[in-house]
Amino acid sequence: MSSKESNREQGFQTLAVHKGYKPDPLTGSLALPIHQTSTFVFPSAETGGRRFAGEEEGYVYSRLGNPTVTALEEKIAALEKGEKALAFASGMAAISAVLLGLVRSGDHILCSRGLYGCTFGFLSILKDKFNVDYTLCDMRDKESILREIKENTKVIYIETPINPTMQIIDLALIGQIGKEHNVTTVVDNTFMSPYLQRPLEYGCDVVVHSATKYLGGHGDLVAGVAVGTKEFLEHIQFTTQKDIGGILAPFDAFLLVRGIKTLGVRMDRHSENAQKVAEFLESHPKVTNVMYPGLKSFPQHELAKRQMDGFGGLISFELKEGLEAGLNMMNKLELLKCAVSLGDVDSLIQHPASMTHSVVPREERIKMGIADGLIRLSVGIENVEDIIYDLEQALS
Ligand code: 3LM
Repeated sequence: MSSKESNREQGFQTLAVHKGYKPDPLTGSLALPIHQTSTFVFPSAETGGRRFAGEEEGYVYSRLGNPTVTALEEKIAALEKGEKALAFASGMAAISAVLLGLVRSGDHILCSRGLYGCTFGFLSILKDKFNVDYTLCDMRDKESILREIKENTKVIYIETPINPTMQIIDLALIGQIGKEHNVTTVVDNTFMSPYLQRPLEYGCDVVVHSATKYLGGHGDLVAGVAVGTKEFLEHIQFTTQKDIGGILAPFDAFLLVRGIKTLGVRMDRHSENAQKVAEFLESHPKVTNVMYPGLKSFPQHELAKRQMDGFGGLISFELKEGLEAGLNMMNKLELLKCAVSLGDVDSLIQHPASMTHSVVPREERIKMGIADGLIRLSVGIENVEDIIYDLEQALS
């Protein structure tokens, strides 16, 4: 590659395909090799000592780094426009390692009012066992965020769009408040993927993902990632990742690299399909309260257009006749599968109150906007007429 070419900034899909791995010069293998090894042989005893001391580059042991996983991390860092990424065994492993790396006993975390159920569960553990407090805050207006920042607030933690209500938070505002108040801002970007939204570009500090979802895309793995500055991610790598040990296995890193190669293509199709499905649901007489950022009726449609490059594949809605009617409809679906998780090529439908958000006490769940009858649909990449046909027959 000429130096001119290497300085040129490549587009998202080019990075998604190529970044992190060049065909192995020894074998010519086009696909990323799976380094299925727990440990790495040192050329000499002195080399081993220097690697442990951090005086020499090189792999040591797969909990501390593995070449297949490194290739994945470089790809994700490039796509999220971060300096460094780390891969974890699950989204929750990434989220817990990042939060534990940021707080100590007596600190406070300010969160969006609306979080994935197990993230809420982890905050409850921090509060009950480790004296780290949290507040859930409606972050749609600046004043209410500023009101909730305390002297001991160390982290602002948000999802946008929020799972499953699709409420959106202004990333530029969060980035700015974080800088002004010296608070680290962490954004769960699972619902968008870096193809549709890059929170670091808005001044936020750390991005986390359940890579199980759009990044993997095929419903065949569980993984997580965290992205941010080299300094912060190295801190996590050598503390809460190394010593708790929630690392990603090489085979899952390989699957994730394979999945990410088609991320942009899949996200375009997810967004295109979901827009049509949301319009169909909105026009259906039995359906109410359709929440999809791409709908003109969506209360934060303008903000969504400003900070997202597309509206993604998630829709939440209710049936006018309520919970029982909703569950009946889910049971009548044939093509769409009743399952938690999201972002797969397959369309998946679930009931947050009894499934993904069942750990959140009802009173808090209602405040988050998750009504008893709310249904969440993750629109896949099937032919959209077939998705709509299935919904139509189940609704009738
Ligand atoms: C779900 N969500 O169906 P893992 N952040 C967000 C998420 O949606 C999730 C995680 C983190 C779902 C999983 S529920 C038992 C199934 C916004 C997961 C956690 O640890 O990779 O599952 O990510 O909404």
